[in-house]
Amino acid sequence: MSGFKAGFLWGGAVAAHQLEGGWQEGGKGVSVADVMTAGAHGVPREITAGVLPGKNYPNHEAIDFYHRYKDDIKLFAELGFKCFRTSIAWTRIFPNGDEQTPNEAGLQFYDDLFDECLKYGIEPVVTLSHFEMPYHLVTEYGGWRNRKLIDFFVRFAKVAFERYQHKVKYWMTFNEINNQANFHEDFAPFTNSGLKYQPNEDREPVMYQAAHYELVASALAVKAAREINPSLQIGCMIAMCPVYPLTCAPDDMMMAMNAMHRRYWFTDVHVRGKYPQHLLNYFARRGFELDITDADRAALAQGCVDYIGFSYYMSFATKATADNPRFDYDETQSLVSNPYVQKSDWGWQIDPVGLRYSLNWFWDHYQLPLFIVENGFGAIDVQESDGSVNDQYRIDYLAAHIREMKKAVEEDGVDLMGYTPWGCIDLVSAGTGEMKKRYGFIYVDKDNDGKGTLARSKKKSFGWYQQVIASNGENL
Ligand code: P53
Repeated sequence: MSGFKAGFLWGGAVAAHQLEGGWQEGGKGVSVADVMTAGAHGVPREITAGVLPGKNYPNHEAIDFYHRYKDDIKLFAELGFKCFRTSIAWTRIFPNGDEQTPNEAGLQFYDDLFDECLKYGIEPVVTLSHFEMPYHLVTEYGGWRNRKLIDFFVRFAKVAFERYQHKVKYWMTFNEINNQANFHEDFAPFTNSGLKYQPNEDREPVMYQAAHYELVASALAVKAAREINPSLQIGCMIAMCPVYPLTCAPDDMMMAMNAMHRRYWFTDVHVRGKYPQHLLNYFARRGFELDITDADRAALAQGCVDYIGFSYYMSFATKATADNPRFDYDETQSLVSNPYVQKSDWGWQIDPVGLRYSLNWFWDHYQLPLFIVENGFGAIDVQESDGSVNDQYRIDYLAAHIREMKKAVEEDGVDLMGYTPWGCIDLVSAGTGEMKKRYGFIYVDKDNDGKGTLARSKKKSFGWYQQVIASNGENL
């Protein structure tokens, strides 16, 4: 076997809240992304109590894709995209999240957007919930700590499947559902699940409860999709940062194994339709009493995903410590720097081999088709006086990752569906809210303060990626 399979889904990935802007257009409601200010590396984004005057909310305008999508998709077509991964902003369809009937203007926007893609033979790949749930569900229901959200999400999912079933085949339910394993920080619980914690609240069981409701909602959505149209393919979406042991000391290995358990059990539930025993034992040891019903267990078993979508940016490393004999993993405490790899300006460890390892890890565990739906290099780009951007470092990063991806396919035999590098057009960073953390092949003239013309231009990597796609990954 050599090369990527015919019909390999080369493309690019974005999320609605990070590029659309138009935050109040077409009847859209306020999302969790709309109440987050801009931060920076080491400066967390502030989550404000609603939209407050005088604050900088970078997602409100983003890169104005809402009004410019036709020109942008034309550029994607020029790149040769076979697919384009975006999300549907839940708040365009159900502005508050708890309405009975959807907002037609929002539905029409995505009809037009998907038609524009299909006009060029670009297949839309759609995430239903990508860090942009209705803010109303946070203030009125406490986010995903409330079981009622299952019905709201499933209603939204069904509306989307019914409406777009003939335009969109590939779907994902919850973006990077496992980010919230990092529950001591405020970012992931809020963006994944709309969770705001009380000062002394025991965060961990709340996270498990919210994740459980999401997994049930995801499974019910999968089931609904099959009833609506059996040709739809529904995947999960996992943030894969494989956790390596710092050394080959057996205790370091056990620490890494437990870290993998705590970060990736979400995949077990999505794929196998039940909880792994190690996690049930952990709940028992910690005395977590979660609301998991027999009906939930039945739903999970009936809603297993068709494929595994995942993001890959970096690997992690960990080590055992004397004060942690059970090897419990706490993402804010347990990670150490890997001395064998370089880091980006934002401290993300650059590890192309880790992508091959991750593909094999998923394949060995689950034997489901895999789809790399995010990968990329967030960097500071400098626009020269002639407007060009020489982003050779981005080409180097992506080429190195594609080489490893190829080995996983050709040498190791994993079943890989496609590859959509993140932020194919510059957009607002999720983690920091910055514009200057750029990923694109297409430069967007806008800075961290929101200034700029929003003009689009091609970076050096644009021509490079065009060749990669045209040669089905041979020309790197
Ligand atoms: P930014 C953390 C770790 C790995 C991926 O991230 C992550 C995060 C959250 O920041 O998020 C994904 O913009 C996410 C995208 C996001 C992208 O990675 O912080 O699915 O929404 O933009 C890159 O550099």
